[in-house]
Amino acid sequence: MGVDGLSAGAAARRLGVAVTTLRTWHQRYGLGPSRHEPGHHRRYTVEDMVRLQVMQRLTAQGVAPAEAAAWARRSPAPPAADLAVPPAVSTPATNTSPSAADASPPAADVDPTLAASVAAASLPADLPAIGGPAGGGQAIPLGPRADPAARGLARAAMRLDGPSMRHILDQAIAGRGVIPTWEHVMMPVLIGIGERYEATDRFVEVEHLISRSITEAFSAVPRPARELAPRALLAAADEEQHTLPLEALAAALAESGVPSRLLGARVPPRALLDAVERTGPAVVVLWSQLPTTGGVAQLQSLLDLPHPPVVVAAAGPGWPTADLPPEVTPLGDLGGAVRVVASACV
Ligand code: B12
Repeated sequence: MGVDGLSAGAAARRLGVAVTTLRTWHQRYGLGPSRHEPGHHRRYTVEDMVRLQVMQRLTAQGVAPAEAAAWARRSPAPPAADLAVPPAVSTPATNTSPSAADASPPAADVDPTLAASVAAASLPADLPAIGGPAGGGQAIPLGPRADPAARGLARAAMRLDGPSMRHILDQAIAGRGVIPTWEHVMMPVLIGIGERYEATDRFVEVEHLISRSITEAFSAVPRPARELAPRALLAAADEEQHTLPLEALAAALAESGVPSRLLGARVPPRALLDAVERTGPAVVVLWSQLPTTGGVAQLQSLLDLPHPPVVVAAAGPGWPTADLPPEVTPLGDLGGAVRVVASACV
């Protein structure tokens, strides 16, 4: 990385991790900056950056940090040609102080030279299986048999590392599909975060960022052709802010070629009725997460419309299951919901 290399701040930005994470990786796992000019802060070279990217990728995939570091230290150095300084990385010759380098804008993305080097240092085929609980006071509790991708997601969530969360989620959705990703990767982490929140009254920022990442990943699932009119209306109940399960449903339906109209959070009863009257859906799914939002009158007023939807479905743990009107279809899980909605839409 030329004469100067990257400061810790610039390296952290380049990787999309916190500077404190880099310090930890340096102090605990020996993955520090190797260029040292007397009288200056140490600088991260291209080789250092390649190691760090391997470290980042493996930890994001759920590999324990110590083990990831061992692999990172073994990763091959990039070819000599790759050691040339890409313009976006070099610090201005006139001002080489660490603070000035830190203030320079981050490159748009990982530079291609670095990306190529990291791609070459791909995951070793004999990488041992990942196991054991996610330990540590800052960890999100996951069961001992948690999916490795869920572990990686939990770690990335606690680091507030949005790009890694998206990477894990996109890979999982592409490789396994929406329903398994929701049930085995996203749900355990969400439930774990909920438990942490309940126990500590903290980590709301983690909850928000992971929610955002999940929303983005679901939105990226390709939708059916625009010409297909949606016959399913999905909405959260009045004052209900939890929407991720509905977003999962919209994405899973899309994956099966079924378009839907997702109104989102906190839909007032009047707005719901208006939307139903204007779009005439065959099926309405109303989500309630909290008992305070599960007022049965919202469902009843849909049934009382002059032209009610063929299926009015109540989804989520907020509904009083024993008191639902008999015409309402209760939905218990994502797979079942996809089946009910898809068959109502044919
Ligand atoms: C993400 C999240 C948020 C985000 C939501 C973002 C979004 N876009 O959705 C935000 C930050 C907005 C939020 C806000 C709040 N939240 Co919140 N939140 C969560 C969290 C972590 C995940 C929610 C979720 O998506 N759950 C869905 C899955 C993961 O869980 P589940 O519903 O239990 O799943 C069951 C069924 O629903 C079913 N299922 C799962 N998926 C699907 C899909 C379909 C289609 C179907 C049919 C069924 C189904 O399978 C499961 C087994 O039965 C939960 C933790 C948790 N355990 O759910 C807390 C949680 C729901 N929140 C909680 C609380 C208290 C709040 C707030 C009141 C906090 C506050 N003080 O402001 C507010 C509520 C505001 C409001 N009026 O709605 C509590 C609720 C406790 C309770 N039972 O009353 C929880 C449980 C956290 C906790 N343990 O304390 N929250």
